[in-house]
Amino acid sequence: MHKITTAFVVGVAGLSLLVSACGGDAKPTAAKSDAPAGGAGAAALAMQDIKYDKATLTGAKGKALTISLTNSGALEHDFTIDKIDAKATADGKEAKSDKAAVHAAVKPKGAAKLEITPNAAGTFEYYCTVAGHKEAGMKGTLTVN
Ligand SMILES: [Cu+2]
Repeated sequence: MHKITTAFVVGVAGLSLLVSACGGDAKPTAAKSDAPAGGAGAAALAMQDIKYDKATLTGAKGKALTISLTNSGALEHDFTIDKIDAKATADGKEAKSDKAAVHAAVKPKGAAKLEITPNAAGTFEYYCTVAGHKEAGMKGTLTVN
């Protein structure tokens, strides 16, 4: 009797593990072909569960870089740079937080037009602040020339 109970408990636990393992699964959607070819000052960045479609972005000092953010995932994602001397707006509103110089959040299936005007050259890490996302690889490097 005890053996049967144990087998049942293990079986149920195993089943719930299988179910939760599938929970975060999402199909990547194609969003790479709409990046402007050689269009300095503009870029498209697709947010997915759980990654960006690009690990590098390039801008120029003193020049506005417009990034079309699209979130094709089921989770909210954001685009954050902790430290950069820049003016940043998302859909025309100031895009920063208490902790970060650039911060723009995009809801699932949403989009935002992020505009960053860097005042200095350098390399800057961008990442998603949602818990666990940066660790999962949701990050990249913005190079300002
Ligand atoms: Cu994220």
